[in-house]
Amino acid sequence: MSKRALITGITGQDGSYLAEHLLDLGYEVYGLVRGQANPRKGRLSQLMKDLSFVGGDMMDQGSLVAALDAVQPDEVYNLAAISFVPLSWSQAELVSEINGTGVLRILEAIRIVSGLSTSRTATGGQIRFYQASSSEMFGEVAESPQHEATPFHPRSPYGVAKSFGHFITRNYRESYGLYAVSGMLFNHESPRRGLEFVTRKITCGAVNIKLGQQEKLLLGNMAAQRDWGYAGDYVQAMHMMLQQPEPRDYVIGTGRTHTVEDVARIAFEAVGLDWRDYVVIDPGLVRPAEVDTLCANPAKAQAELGWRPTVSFEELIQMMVDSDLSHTTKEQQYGHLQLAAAW
Ligand code: NAP
Ligand code: F7E
Repeated sequence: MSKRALITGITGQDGSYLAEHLLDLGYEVYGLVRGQANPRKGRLSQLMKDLSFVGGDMMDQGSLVAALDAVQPDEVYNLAAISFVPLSWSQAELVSEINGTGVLRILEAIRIVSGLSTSRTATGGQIRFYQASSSEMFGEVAESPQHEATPFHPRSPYGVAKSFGHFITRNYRESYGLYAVSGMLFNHESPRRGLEFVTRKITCGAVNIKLGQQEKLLLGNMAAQRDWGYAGDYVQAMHMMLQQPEPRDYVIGTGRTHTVEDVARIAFEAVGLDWRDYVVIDPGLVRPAEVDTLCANPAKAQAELGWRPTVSFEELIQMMVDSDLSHTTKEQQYGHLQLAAAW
């Protein structure tokens, strides 16, 4: 019999790649969708005919219990979050609720539908749980590269909320014997990346400038360093983590770091332009507290999961530019951006 997976955050970048991957593996896939007319649901169901949906919101405990009860999944992938770090300063309470307390809510829903008591040592239940933790938890890094035991020093309300989600996942594993793991994932991108994130903002900006539809590109801290990989590779690691004999947390990244300036140089070169002629620094885009540098040590994932990235940084930026470029007329470009924003 095929396994059944429930994915929260199905309409996001990672949700779409993970759903495709699990469908390819023969899973029955359900996506949790919030709101009464979520605009991104229609686009997804057009792309993946076999996908099913269930209503629910990370802010609503009852809806999560009902969703789990209805779907009866073997595996739950909790990808739902407000994932844009700057929003976590302007809407700190909401981000803490969704990205932090939301994790507790879905773990509670799993505990409840699995019939696990809080009053005695429980033995686990059948549902396996994946939490989308983040390299933002390392923040002001204590050492480099970062591995599973590197101490946390989050620099944003987003990173603080993700740290809560990480520790509450571990606590439910230790308290109730749940098969619950965290993937500590470093930045991963794709042509489906939201336009607000720096890689896609740059690839789209370079293409728009090349096409004469934009004059300048405003950016913030171009010295920031990140370990960027391809989202399609990273969702495979999520699935691998839930197939292990023991539940363990893993760092997922490439082990290579680049600057925002490197992204700009490669993206503009790909369309035959020099980034220095078009990029303008906007101090308003610099964050209240920055994460200056991140670099993963994925040795544990390589050794225990056999996971390895397949797309280099240069190939990733080229892939994103090619995708943005493939929509050449103004109308197509506009339509493409609408679709991209609707992912
Ligand atoms: P994304 O594209 O921003 O997608 C976020 C998803 O969360 C969307 O499907 C959104 O649904 C959903 N969501 C937001 N608030 C919700 C709520 N209250 N209830 C239910 N769903 C809600 O993010 P992503 O890049 O795919 O990342 C997936 C997960 O990995 C996130 O948890 C992110 O924090 C984490 N992460 C990402 C990276 C990365 O580099 N991409 C790295 C480390 C960790 P709507 O359509 O309803 O808005
Ligand atoms: O910023 C700098 C910015 O917004 C990367 C999320 O998926 O990965 C992502 O978080 C860097 C930062 O991603 C602009 O200051 C410069 O240093 O693309 P980003 P992020 O904040 O690293 C982690 C792992 C997650 O978990 C998150 O969910 O780029 N930067 N100029 C800029 N960033 C943006 N967005 N826009 C700029 O104009």
